[in-house]
Amino acid sequence: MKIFYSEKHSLHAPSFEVFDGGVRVPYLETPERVERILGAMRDQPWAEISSPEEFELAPILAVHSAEYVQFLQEAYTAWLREPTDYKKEGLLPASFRPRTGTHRPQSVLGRAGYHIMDLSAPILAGTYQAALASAFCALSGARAIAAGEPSAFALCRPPGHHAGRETCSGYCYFNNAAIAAQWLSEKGRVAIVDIDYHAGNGTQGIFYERADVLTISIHADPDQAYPYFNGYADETGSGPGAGYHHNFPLPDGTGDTEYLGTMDKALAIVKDFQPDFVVISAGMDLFEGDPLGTFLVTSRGIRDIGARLRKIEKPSLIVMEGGYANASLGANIVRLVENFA
Ligand code: OKP
Ligand code: ZN
Repeated sequence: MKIFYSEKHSLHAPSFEVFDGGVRVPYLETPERVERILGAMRDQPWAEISSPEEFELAPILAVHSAEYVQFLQEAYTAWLREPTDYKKEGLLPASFRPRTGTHRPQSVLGRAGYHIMDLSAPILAGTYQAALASAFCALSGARAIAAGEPSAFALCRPPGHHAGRETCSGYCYFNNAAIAAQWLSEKGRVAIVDIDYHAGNGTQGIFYERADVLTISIHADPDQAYPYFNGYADETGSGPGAGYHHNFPLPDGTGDTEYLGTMDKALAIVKDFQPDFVVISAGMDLFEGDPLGTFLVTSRGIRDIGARLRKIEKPSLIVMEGGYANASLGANIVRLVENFA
């Protein structure tokens, strides 16, 4: 199986994030995560690892606004020029766009407050390059399955499923899975299945009014967990997209049996949709040992999830999202992906 990985991910390595209560903690979404996954993939006889191909910006601009892409590209340099009496790391606003705010400020901090939605998505010197390479991994995988490969794995970092049309949050900048799905949607019908522990709110929003891209997310109840404001069961798409989005919120303590039962419901919807391509947002934070998760899905459960997804029997692109139990991360994603090899 073709695996797309870029060493440019390491250009994005924030030192800290801010947790609830304002506590500053080491950034959890680390370069080590993908290095561990890469190490585990290298041990697999079926793994064919390569660098992503280069693409124009057009497939990214088909998902994200030009203003947002330009902001990610130039914000750090603009931030460096701001006079501050402290040493700068990344650009991270302390003031966010209120619901009533419709103006787009020109200043770098105004723009940061407009596009950055939380305290986990700072923009550093290498953030844009890393996010771009991550999106190119997803696009390379999309191109591979469109060219006839039965499956491909995009080892994306930073992850993408929380990124909206013009917002970054939850460690995500470009929505890699959405960019790949949008690119594939010009060739056929696409179903996105998001198994990350956190609701795929960015992906949901991007395709919410579309009937040609089915989106499904299985995740922690957003009433209790990040991203809090989307991912509820009653959000099912709107306009032409009505009926083409499905959320499956699950309670704390969800184990293999309950998860796989929900997966079967989700897969029945995918089957009815008759997609030409499947994009899987593969967060591994559903794992029982994850520091950000509360599910009790085991490594064996993850293998069974992969087996179920494989049974859709459509060209499938697996896109890396979250997963923070670093010691188990490589083994877990291998268990999911090897079903397709
Ligand atoms: C990204 B992905 C915990 C705060 C966590 C960000 C979570 C982002 C998850 N107190 N905030 O979906 O794995
Ligand atoms: Zn997650």
